[in-house]
Amino acid sequence: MGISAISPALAPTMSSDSLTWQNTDARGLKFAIVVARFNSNITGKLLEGAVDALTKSNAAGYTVFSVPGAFELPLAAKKLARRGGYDAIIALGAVIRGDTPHFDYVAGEAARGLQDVALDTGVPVIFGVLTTDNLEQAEARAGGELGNKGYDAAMTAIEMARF
Ligand code: INI
Repeated sequence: MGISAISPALAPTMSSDSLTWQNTDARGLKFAIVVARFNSNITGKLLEGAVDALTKSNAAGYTVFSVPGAFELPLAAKKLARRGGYDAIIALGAVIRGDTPHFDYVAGEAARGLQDVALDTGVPVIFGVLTTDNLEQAEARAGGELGNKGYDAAMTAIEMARF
């Protein structure tokens, strides 16, 4: 099947690695960004990427909130989703396996909790949480050679806000 056989609705408009985005115009949309302070050298870069994406996409606005660690992201996202006024919530964090024996709990609960909030409230909640084996892998995905997953998360938020 050639590219011409793909319906316009399925054709990618922008891509990063294997993620592609449609509806990249954020005009009129407002976002909440919740960022974990744990591993702030990494999460600060994710935040920069997310802000870059929202700015370039002409978002109407965004507000940044911070929480101690990735484990706290779901509750913060739930409060913000219930508060209203946001078209999508972007959750940013970095869980690094080498840092903790409870990596699986923190990473797993952050993922499950964020998805639960999205499904319970209907507000898109985007999983911009790096889960890596070591710091080098995290750096590569936070503005390094593998891009910026914060940027990717914000682009995904725009598409899901318009879904
Ligand atoms: N929080 C993170 O965001 N990343 C981590 O790598 C991490 N480690 O390594 O433990 C981490 N722990 C803190 C956790 O998110 C909670 O803030 C803490 O358990 C209090 O609830």
